[in-house]
Formats: sequence, C-alpha cells, structure tokens
Amino acid sequence: MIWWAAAGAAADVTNGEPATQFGESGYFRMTLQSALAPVAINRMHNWNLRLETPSGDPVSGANVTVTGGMPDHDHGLPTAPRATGTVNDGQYLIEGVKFHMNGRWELTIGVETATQSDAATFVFEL
Ligand SMILES: [Cu+2]
Repeated sequence: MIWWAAAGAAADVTNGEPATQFGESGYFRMTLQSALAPVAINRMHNWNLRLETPSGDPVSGANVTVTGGMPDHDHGLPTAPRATGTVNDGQYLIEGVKFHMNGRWELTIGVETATQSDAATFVFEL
C-alpha cells in the first residue's frame, strides 16, 4: 500500500479503478483496469489494457505479455494470462487472470512493437 502511494499512482485497481503507469523505458503509457470489481480471490477474470504513446496516441498491434506473482512469497501467477490482439484502438483484453491468496501482488505488462519494447509493473494489495 505504502509502496503504491509512494509511486504516485493512487488508483485502487483492486476496486476496478484504472491505474496508469509509464513503461520503464518511457516509450508507452499503460492503463490497466480489472474487469472484475472488486477483484476476488480464486476467481478467473479479465483485465483491460489501454496502450498509448507518452503523448496519448493509441498504440495498436503490439505484442503484449503478462507476467506476475507475489514477490514476498516468491511465486508467480497461478494461471498464464494471455493478452488478445487489439480489440479496439490501443485497447487490449487480458484473459485468464486469477489470484489465489491475499497479499501483495505484481502484474508486469510487457509491450513489444516492431521498434520498441517496454514494461511496467503494477503493484497492489489484495
Ligand atoms: Cu502468495
């Protein structure tokens, strides 16, 4: 929680609010939102990703990967979420997300286009 606030992203993603972060390399702005609100333990659900350039233009057709886990418990996600292709301009659907316990989780969104690659990690407490 404190980490999350310190990063300047006050959005509560576990309650379905969209959280926005820049990729570590600064190429993309990513807005991540759970389609299930509030996020529940042991329930398979989807997330939505909006991918933009830093100036806000939608980025379509990127290869998006999703990894994550619980850094404090040293384990990954119990499922292997998959991002579909672009469902709309700059919009991607991430399917097959599940969290199987309470605690601090990370979701890392990797983005690759023909010329750029970037990643952002979203941290939240369930
Ligand atoms: Cu755990």
